[in-house]
Amino acid sequence: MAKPKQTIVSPAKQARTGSDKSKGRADSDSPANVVRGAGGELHQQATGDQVRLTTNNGTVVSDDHNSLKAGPRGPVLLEDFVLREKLFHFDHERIPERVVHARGLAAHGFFELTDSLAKHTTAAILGETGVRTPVFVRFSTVAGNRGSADLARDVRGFAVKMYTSEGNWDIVGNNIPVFFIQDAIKFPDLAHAVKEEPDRGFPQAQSAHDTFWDWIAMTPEAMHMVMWQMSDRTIPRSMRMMQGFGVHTFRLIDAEGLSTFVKFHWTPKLGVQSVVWDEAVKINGADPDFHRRDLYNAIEAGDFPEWDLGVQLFSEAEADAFDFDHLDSTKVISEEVVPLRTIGRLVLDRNPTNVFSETEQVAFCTQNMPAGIDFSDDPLLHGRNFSYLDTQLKRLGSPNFHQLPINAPKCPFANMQRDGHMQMGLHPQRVTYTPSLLDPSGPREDPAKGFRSFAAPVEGPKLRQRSPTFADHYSQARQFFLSQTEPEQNHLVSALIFELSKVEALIVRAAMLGHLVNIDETLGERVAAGLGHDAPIVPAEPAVTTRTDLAAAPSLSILARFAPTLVGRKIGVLVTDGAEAALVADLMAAAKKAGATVEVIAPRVGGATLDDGARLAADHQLQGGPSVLFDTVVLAVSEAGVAALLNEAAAVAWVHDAFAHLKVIGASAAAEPLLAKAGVVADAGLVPLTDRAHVADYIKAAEAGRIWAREPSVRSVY
Ligand code: HDE
Repeated sequence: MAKPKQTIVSPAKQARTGSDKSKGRADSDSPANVVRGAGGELHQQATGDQVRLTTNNGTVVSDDHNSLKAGPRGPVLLEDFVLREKLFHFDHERIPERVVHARGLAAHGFFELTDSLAKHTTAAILGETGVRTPVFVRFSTVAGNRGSADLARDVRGFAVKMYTSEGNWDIVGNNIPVFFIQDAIKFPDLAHAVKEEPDRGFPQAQSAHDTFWDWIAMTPEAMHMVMWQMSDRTIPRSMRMMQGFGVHTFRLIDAEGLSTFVKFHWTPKLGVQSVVWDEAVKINGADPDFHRRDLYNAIEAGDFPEWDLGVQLFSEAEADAFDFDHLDSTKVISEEVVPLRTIGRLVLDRNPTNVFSETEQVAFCTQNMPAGIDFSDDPLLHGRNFSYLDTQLKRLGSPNFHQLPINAPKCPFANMQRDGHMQMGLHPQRVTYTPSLLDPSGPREDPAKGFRSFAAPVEGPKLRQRSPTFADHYSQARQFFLSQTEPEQNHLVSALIFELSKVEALIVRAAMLGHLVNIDETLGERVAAGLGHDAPIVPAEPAVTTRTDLAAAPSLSILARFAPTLVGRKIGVLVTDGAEAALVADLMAAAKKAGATVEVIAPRVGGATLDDGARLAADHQLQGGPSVLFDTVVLAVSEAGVAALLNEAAAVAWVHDAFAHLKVIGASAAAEPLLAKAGVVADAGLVPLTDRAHVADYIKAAEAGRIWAREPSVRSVY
């Protein structure tokens, strides 16, 4: 083998190391400052004007590696305040994780209005175009604990905090436009049902178990949301490829106090994309941090994710004409019914500096709203307005949580609230009340600019009753299913089969099938066939007749609106020693042009020596870089390299999974025996790279996404 001439760093590595990540590395860490203690332990001591390590009291610490003892082997002394303070603080490092949405990832950025809504609202953020308002966005899964895996089948939280010039505005939304329930009083039951079962402590981050489906089977209002939950929406490819929805109807209030109803939508510039279920399961093992790594790396590389903010505006009269109640959060107003008007853009351009201080301590509250925006009467929203404030007090432990830098408004704020745990403010005023003659300059209310609730007329008997206008539980669920493309319908059926196969109580399975046939008869029958459920299905009794005349709405499908692209996508290139350097170089150039990231996988992480003698550095060793981590793959291999890989299970699985996950595969001629061993059959998604000119064909095929036509040959369709 020729001696390596030079090392080529893979483009992915270049992008990541290009940014300034050297912060925290000090010159004083040179070996000269490193001294060995009596027990052989290494100390790094401060030199010159370097910052000194101190206790929280400011006392400089002389030795951070040895507690104070009576003699070198003697008992540790209680007098050692340095040790006690260090342990005390460590013991209290955790705060209660969120009861739902515990696992989150976040980023800073800005919102910029491009189309003014000043006609409809007095809120400056929706009236002044071109102003960049700082934002902090936290994405999350719902059911799993903080340490669970990113690719759980789950709804994703999409919570946006906008630090507007008139106070913080939090749109605490999800990546699905509807919800499971119609009344906040049912939320604790939903959360208890989906979380780990309390008598055994599992399953973690999964809805595929008895208690979840038991509760769902008894909650017909959840059926529409269940359709979305079982669709590919709940296994997103990336947080950057997900829509976000405010879910509830809100109001915009103009200068005259008039109201326009509004729904908020975030639409990703990269398009909406999901993974397939088997891939999700494997990603969870290969990289449980897949989504957070993806967002972090994209932002570090300067590929800032971006979303359009769209609004659906409608009047009270238009709302009255809908064939559903827009105050019911289990219903969607499709874009076919009220079109989206794009009014601005959201860009995420900075990773958190400290995940605990920002991602963990950020406190979203649905009631954080500037004047000019208002709540509708959605009963779910009203319950949330209590719950979020309450939960922040529990988690952050002080009513002053709004003073934490990540939560504090970036506009002036002043009132007479005082004291409390962890008060950070130094309030010099003598007067801490209003009204007052003593202090005429203190903060005062402003009826003109202040928050005004829409003067909606309210009357009626006080009662506990669900509105009869909320009673149609199946029509939109059916419309959603029928709006999906064939592969999407197949996935939804498979997801239900998987989930219900994990339900041990047959009574629950049977009840669920009763709901599914109400949504669509073939849906119920297909799921029953996949479960091997032979008993007759007894349809659930609908509260009102299910509508069968709702037209399919393409806006509800991911694939119906798929636009070919490789922007933001990742190509995994498996290389071996002796691979054709010119092919690899062409591929990398073409990928870059197409907006994709390339990561190199080699049998050894030190890289591979190509046929021109140059060493190509690898991002992953074969076992650490399975093909599930990439959108599309290339085998740039030599004959000798492939011969070695044929006896490597990880290599065969790498290729087999790429094929089974319907990915486009580019393969050099030498890859043939490996393709054959992995069971790859030639189709539109297998692009031979026998000639460098074929690189363009590969890129074009890869831009078109997965090979859905291959699916029936690799997976049962019921
Ligand atoms: Fe939440 N929800 N929720 N939720 N939710 C919380 O607040 C709650 C609902 C959503 O990244 C909690 O700070 C009730 C709908 C997101 O920090 C808690 C009800 C939607 C996040 C809470 C709902 C959401 C939460 C837990 C029924 C989509 C994460 C920790 C009325 C529109 C925010 C916390 C973050 C978090 C209560 C329903 C989205 C307990 C009572 C509908 C994105 O307060």
